[in-house]
Parts: sequence; structure tokens; C-alpha cells
Amino acid sequence: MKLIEANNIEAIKRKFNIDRRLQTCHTGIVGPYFLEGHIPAEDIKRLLREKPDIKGLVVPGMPMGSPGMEGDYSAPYNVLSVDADNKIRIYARH
Ligand SMILES: [Cu+2]
Repeated sequence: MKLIEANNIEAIKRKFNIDRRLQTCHTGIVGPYFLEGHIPAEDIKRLLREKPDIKGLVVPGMPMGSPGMEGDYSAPYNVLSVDADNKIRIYARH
């Protein structure tokens, strides 16, 4: 996997037209997809394996227990997919 440092995250968010309400602290790109928020590696692997017709994945907020947010407790959270029409579906439950 190639990691590209982006110095204008806002431009990326605009390019993918990511809904403001879904934007979080971390934005990544893998292949044709955007990744927004703390998304577990297993979901990214599944994304690259299945190559669904979506724009990207989002974990809104910074849920406790998501990658990088390990702590005293974990809360259940959903990984959401966003398609070309900005329709949101649950991609994975954690
Ligand atoms: Cu975060």
C-alpha cells in the first residue's frame, strides 16, 4: 500500500464531495475510495477485495474501541458506505 501525504485534505474532501456531516479527523484514500475516520483494517481489506460500487467508507465521530481509539471501554459503532448519490448504508458493525 502506498501512503501519500496530502497537504490539502480539504481539496480531497471536496473532490469526493464528502458530506460535511460525515467529515471527521482523518481522511485517507485507497485506490478509488476515500476513507474517512477510524476504519478497521479488516473493512479496508474487504473493500479492496470486493471492490463495491461506492465512493468510500466513513466512521463518523471517534468511537471508543475503533482503531487508534482503544481505551478503557469500547462502544459499538458502524462503518458506513457512501455511494455516488451520497446514499449511506451500513457497511460493517463493530
Ligand atoms: Cu480521530
